[in-house]
Amino acid sequence: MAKALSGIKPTGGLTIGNYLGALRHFKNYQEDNELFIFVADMHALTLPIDPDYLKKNIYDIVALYLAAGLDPKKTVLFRQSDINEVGQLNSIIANYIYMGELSRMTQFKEKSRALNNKEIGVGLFTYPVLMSADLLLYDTEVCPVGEDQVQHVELARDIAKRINSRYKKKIFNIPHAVVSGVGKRIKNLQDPTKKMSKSDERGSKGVIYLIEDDEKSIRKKIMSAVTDLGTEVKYDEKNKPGISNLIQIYCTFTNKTIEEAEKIFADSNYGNFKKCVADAVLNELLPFKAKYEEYRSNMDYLNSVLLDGAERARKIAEVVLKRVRSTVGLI
Ligand code: AQP
Repeated sequence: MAKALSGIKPTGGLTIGNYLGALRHFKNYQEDNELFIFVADMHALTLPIDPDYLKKNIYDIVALYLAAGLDPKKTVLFRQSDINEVGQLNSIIANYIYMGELSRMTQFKEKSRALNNKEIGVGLFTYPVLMSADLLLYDTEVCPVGEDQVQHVELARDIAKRINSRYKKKIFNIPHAVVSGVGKRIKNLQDPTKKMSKSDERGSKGVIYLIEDDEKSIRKKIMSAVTDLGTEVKYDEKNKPGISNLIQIYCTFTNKTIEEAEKIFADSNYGNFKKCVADAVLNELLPFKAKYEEYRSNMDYLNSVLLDGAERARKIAEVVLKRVRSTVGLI
């Protein structure tokens, strides 16, 4: 039984990118692994965010986790900031990570570029250190993520190996990322060269939001997705990024391969294909949204899930932190 861990930042309404790249896969780890799933609320502070919006988003994510089939009796479902140990581990391991390594992180480069390289908080730069602390604090072996997070998990691996080797003993497990095949990087519907992100401009036409978008708006966004020259429904990321993105979305929701989808739509025009993509998305999302609404309206239950999860997470965190403190000489 492996220890698996993943989390999502409550930075905004979750998108179908978050759903297909991460959320939808979590429950597959629940039966055969010891699964830890958290709300990464401290990570949400790396860019400015309204406090009330952040609080709301935290509960939204817990309800989404439950709607996605996570059973809090099996999965340790918790909020990152409830576990003080993560802050201490973050401070310790920061000394074993180099500035050059953090400067090379693609997400840091993209997000700081978006800020025109001005007023970049140190937290944005050190985000991968805290993410490494999240992974190492719970002895994680497996981390299910979308493709954009693989670089950060690899950094956590390097740090774990570096620290183990420095002290010549196994202090940390070496985590590894598991990325799903299709759905690993869903692109923005209006700019299919760019990842779909929840912190894109709010209400963006290129982003499908799990909660905020209703059936009508999901259909509209898919029908007006940017497509490419030509008429063929064919997967070709370089020359047909728009159609390829829609094929990815279709295949992930219907569990079909790209070849199967290409065959089904061999004689189809773009309009008919898009209608089928919208049907596939809604077929799964409508019942999912209904479940979400039910959980979201029960605040007492959401709070009790977080309380219980924090207690269980803390038990492991205390043991691991003690091991680290003793190894580095902090006793
Ligand atoms: N477009 C995407 N396609 C596939 N997977 C995706 N993920 C995010 N976007 C896509 C996966 O969702 C999980 C949660 O991500 P996160 O909240 O920790 O941060 P992120 O990766 O930075 O996601 P966003 O939506 O782009 O958030 P913001 O805009 O706040 O930075 C991860 O497993 C991620 O890979």
